[in-house]
Amino acid sequence: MKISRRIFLKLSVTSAGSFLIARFGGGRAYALPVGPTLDPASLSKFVTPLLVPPVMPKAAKIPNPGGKPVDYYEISMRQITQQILPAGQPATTVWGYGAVTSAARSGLLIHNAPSLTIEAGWKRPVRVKWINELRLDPADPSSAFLPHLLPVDPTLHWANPPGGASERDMRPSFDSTPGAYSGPVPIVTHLHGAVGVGDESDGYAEAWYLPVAGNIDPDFATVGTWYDFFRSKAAAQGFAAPGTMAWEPGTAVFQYPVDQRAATIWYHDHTLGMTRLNVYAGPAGFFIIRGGPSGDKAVLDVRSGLPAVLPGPAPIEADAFPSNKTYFEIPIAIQDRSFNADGSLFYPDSREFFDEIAGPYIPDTDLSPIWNPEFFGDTIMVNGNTWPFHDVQQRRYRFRFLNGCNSRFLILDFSQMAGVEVWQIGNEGGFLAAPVDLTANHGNRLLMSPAERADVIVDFTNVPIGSYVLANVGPDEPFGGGEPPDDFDIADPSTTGQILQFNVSPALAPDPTTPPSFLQLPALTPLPAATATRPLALLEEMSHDFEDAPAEALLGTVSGDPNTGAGTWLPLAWEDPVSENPALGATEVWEFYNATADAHPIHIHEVAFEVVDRQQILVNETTHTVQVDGAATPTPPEPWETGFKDTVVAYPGQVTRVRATFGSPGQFVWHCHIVEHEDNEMMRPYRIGPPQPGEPG
Ligand SMILES: [Cu+2]
Repeated sequence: MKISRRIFLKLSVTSAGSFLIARFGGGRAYALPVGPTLDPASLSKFVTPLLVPPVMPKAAKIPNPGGKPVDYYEISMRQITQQILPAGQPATTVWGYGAVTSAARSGLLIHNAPSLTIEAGWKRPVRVKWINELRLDPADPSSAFLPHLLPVDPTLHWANPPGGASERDMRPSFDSTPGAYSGPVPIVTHLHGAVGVGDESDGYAEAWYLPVAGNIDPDFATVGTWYDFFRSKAAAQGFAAPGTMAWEPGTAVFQYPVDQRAATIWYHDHTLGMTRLNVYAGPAGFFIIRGGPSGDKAVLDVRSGLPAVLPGPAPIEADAFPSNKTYFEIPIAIQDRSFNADGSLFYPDSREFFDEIAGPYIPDTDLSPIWNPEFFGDTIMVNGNTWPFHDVQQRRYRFRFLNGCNSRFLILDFSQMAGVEVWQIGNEGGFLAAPVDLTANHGNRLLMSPAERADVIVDFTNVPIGSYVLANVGPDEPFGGGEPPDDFDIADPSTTGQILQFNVSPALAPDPTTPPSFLQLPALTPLPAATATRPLALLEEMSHDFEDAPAEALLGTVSGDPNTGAGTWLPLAWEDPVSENPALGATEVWEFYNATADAHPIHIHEVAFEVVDRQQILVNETTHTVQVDGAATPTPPEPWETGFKDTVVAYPGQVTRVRATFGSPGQFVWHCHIVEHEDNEMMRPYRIGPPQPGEPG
């Protein structure tokens, strides 16, 4: 039997236990860790229709001298009850974004998790007033704040509102192991994949804000360290709600230029040390950029040289809800979750859940009491319902997939659908160089790390009438690369190995769309040559008090040039000064040397990058060095990694190289998108250009 990393961890805990007894002279509590109380096997599957997210209503169009008008939205985050589990099961309390104002009378003022899709047009800026309404009565600013739905670990380097102005955004110190934080919840929204955004609008992790509520402790910080600086910066550019001069309490108003390539991007919370919880609680949604020189109309049919026909329509703002239209272009967010028998979301409230280490924790050891190094839900939620079905016709569909899981890599597997043809045409940064025939060349499979997107045409034309399950053959544990079943066990085929069911019926009309093999995707403009190469390290810090127990994940720099000799890695924490500081307009290659055992999806804010290549490295854990294996030839990006991306899989034992042009100044972040890692030090600030006058710090 192969020993998986997770099982390995569990096995090794025994020795950690005896080690601890020796060190602390006392026994460990061997209480069983509390897990989810709803058995996923007890849930009916494929009884709930797939929700096609409707389109977010605009609050206004703001004149924009010299450009297209600004699409303006007012979107709040609220606590809501949603029927995520099948009918007959209890409803689930979650958080969701939703519009609170609509210019059109028919606008959908509903909150949902995931939320409505923001439809954006190329070079039509989008401004959003993001409102924190996590209080008892969203309409009443004097009502009480709502505490978090999930256990917040206060021992991380996190937003820490109780620290007040002097100790917010810090890792607090404790005399004894604290319980979960139960105060008001900070939020800040990031538009993942937005390129060229001002830093004031990027959702910086220290630019969070609490809701306005009647019972906030006056000693608490109500905003993060960077909020006021960004508020002034936004005000200077007029980024405020119409009729106001600046962000009002409990809100931030961000503006996105939307002058990047047409692409599938998404918005979600990004608060320091809390992203895993804030996103797991529900707040996320699609943001689709259409038009421009890299939009759908620039896709040609090679047979005629004329514009191709892609599957559509997608929802538009004017559509009724529930809709009476049939959509052939659908965004599909896949997220793993666990539930309790009362319908509530389950998320671990103790480190013990991960590897049975029941303490002692911080401050007596270096392990946080609640944080888990990774989390894998035992059910699959698709667009906000567990295991939905979707009725499709024998024709082509366009699905914009998002892996919205916290830690789980997905390998979507279409092979149960005889006769299907699956083509990937886009990724995070828009269209690929050329359509990729996943069916013919890649075993009908599609690998997606957390936060990656895939724009896919699925052709059901030759699939016999019947019902088919889209499978997941990724692992139920951290992904280290390789292929199932040789390199890892596939997800539980009765639960997390299933995504959704397609019920195939005859086409109601001829399919007007262009076969994917005839699509000529818009030309890609390569980035300029890089003027600098930055060797960077992906690291895992093991506990010094327990054996084989990850304490945190880290990023860092590498001294010297590992391409020519051994380079020494230097782990850096969130609090360390900026070490990645490209000049404004510079093009650089960033090299991610992965010295850990797992693959990490690395996301750089603000830019769309090209994947250059990957190469085997030699990792020396004794000397803390990495070195490129000169005998190994670099491997080019996968066909589905061509074009531009914002998240890339960095495999263990490899360097992954990406190239980006840093075209907009300011303070941003780069991080691992396993959000448990991101929340516990696997995120670093970076700055484009010089420090800004008046910036915090
Ligand atoms: Cu990671």
